[in-house]
Amino acid sequence: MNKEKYLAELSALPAEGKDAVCLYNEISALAMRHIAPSPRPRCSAHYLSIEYLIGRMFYNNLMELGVLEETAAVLAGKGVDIGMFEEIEDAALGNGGLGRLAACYMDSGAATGIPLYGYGIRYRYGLFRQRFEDGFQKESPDDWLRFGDPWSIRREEERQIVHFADMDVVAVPYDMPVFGKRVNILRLYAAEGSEAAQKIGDVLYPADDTREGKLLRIRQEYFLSAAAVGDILRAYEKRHGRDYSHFAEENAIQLNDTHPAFAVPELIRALKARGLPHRTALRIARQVFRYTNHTIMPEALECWDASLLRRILPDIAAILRALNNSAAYFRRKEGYSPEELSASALYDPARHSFSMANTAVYAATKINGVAEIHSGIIRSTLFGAEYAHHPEKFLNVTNGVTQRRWLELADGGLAALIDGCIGRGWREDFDRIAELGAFSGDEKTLACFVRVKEENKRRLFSYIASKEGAAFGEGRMLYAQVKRLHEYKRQLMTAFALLRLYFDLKEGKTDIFPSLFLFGAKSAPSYRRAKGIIKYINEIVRLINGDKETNGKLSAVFVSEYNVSYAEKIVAAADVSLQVSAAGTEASGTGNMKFMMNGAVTLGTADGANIEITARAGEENEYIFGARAKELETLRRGGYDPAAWIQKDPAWERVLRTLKDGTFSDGGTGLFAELYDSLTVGASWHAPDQYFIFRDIGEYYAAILRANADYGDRLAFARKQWNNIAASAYFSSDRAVREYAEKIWSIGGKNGREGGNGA
Ligand code: 26V
Repeated sequence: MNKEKYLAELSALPAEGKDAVCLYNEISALAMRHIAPSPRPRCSAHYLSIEYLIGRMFYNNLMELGVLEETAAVLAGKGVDIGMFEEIEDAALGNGGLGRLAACYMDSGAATGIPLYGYGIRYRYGLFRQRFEDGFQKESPDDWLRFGDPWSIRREEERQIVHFADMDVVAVPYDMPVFGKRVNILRLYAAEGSEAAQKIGDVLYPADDTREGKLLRIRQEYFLSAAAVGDILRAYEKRHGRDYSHFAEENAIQLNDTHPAFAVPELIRALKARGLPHRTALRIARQVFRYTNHTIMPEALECWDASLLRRILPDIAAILRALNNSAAYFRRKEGYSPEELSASALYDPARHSFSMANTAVYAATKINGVAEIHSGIIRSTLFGAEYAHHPEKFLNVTNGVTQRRWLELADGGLAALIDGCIGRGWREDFDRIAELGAFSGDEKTLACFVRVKEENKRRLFSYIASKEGAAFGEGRMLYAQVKRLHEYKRQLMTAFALLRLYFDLKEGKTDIFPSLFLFGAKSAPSYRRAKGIIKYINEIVRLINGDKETNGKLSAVFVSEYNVSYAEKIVAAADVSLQVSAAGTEASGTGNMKFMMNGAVTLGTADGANIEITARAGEENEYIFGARAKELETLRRGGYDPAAWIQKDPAWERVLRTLKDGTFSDGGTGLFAELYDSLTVGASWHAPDQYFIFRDIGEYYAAILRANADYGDRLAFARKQWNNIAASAYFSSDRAVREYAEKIWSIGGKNGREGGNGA
């Protein structure tokens, strides 16, 4: 970008009498006028994702363009505080880890100079907005476009028509530039046309528990897949016309989980429609796709009903059937056993449905999980058959997060401290962060770090006071558990431990350094149990905060409307990052990495990326507890009796009882009783306490107290925290994206050289 010109025009911009929204739009538009996308090199990678959890663009984009500080200064000269744009936007076109990962990878692709093009849906409404009413989650639509969208450009001329048997939908691309060494593009398609057509682009993850809901999900997924494939083909044809012999060598398509897996049959369909024989189309498709799995939760493994699919996408259904048959034919020749054939089949005749994961696995040249443990698990379970015959297709790429948004932007105080120690180079080369190790013995630096943390806490607490109306005193140790609400993540276990801590304090059985427990989470609107957990935690929070006797020691808060901007403030302020999923269930986690980069220790289980975090930071700098995945596997196969574990310590009996003894009210919904039953008797679809809360809770509680005792020596604790920052190099998404480029996409070298052609 031409900085001087931008700043000159900014200086000339009249600010008087304009409100925040107006200025926000004008400044953003001004910046956009001074940038241009980098030319597309011959080879590029395409990232297809149903979610992009982008967060606020304004500050991040100005920062990436290198004009954030100057912009703030120019605005200050006009009497405008750049902080005034804080409440304007927060694009939540995603709901959790998978979507935020996609946003981090887009950032890192641009930063490292890799030609990475994102494709997604421009939802009319983002992830619902959350508020609490009497402790219950209530949802309302997130009208994220209400203030305008100055960071996107509508590309009318590149629109396409996506055909369904019963309707045509217009796919109009909106391009969001992603700034770095290159300017890449995130292309989001709006669904336009008839009322039914527009509905496709309404919301992310419409409830799919009805036939109508399922149809809508299929339409969304196909809409994204078809628009992306059409666009990639069109760009290719501009260079090569109808000669498709270079298509696979020049294009890599990454399926971010299975939501865009219809791209596989769609590419085959599109190539056949252009005159290629089925054989050739299939061969090309099997060279172009790569697939990342992000979860092994059965409910997220998509299987689409064949009759539904035939109704709205008959050609696609027919191609999937043909793919299933040819997969079986070739696999039989390769010696797959009958069990392996059925486990890896694309079509399940018993359920009359297509497995999107098996479709992706069959098509993909490379299949990866998102942390070592998770990549191991998918090799031995979900995709065991394919792994047995094609081990070369499988690899791991551990997730990463961008240090620019999650450290530089989220934690300006810490960034400045780091700059003072090792210079500014870590922004582009995060390996340099390891140089902080040399300062871990320096008490002056550690004292500065502690001051930064305390300042971040003050900032967070004042934000919480304004948002939630709850005030907290200074000088508290801050434990944070923020993530989607799901039983496997075990927020309920934290709630139990917190309640136990309260009881023990009350009865003088324990004493602690003053602490604040912070929760943040949204529950899927139709996920009853998760909503019950939210209500239960809110009840506990009310009890604890209302008790004057223990208040000086213990308080808690459940922040509402947890989103990317909230997360930026929380990761900067936290002392302890709670990552307590049942071992073997959390594929990776990325929040754990954000906390680590900001100097929180991990208090968690040996799960997901926690394992790699601990391996790098050293066990002495984390608090790892609980059963390992192997042990839980054994318990799962037989012989786990939560009651027996509870009996070991009657305090847990008392805590558990609060779900049904009237200590707390669930407003007559029956939610608490249902939670109680899920832990004690189970349900038709699962054993009691399926995520082993009572196996781990004793050790969890001990770890919480141990960390708390250690915190008493603030400098010693700060050293642990500092060592975490210094060990976080590996968790930069720059590293992760380079690994994708080298090992999966085969574009660009270590520095993405082939793609880098300057912004
Ligand atoms: C599935 C469903 C199904 C029902 C409707 C709502 C919904 C929303 C999302 C999903 C799939 C979630 C997949 C996901 O986000 N996985 C997370 O991916 C992160 C990035 O790799 C990883 O760090 C987390 O461990 C993993 O849970």
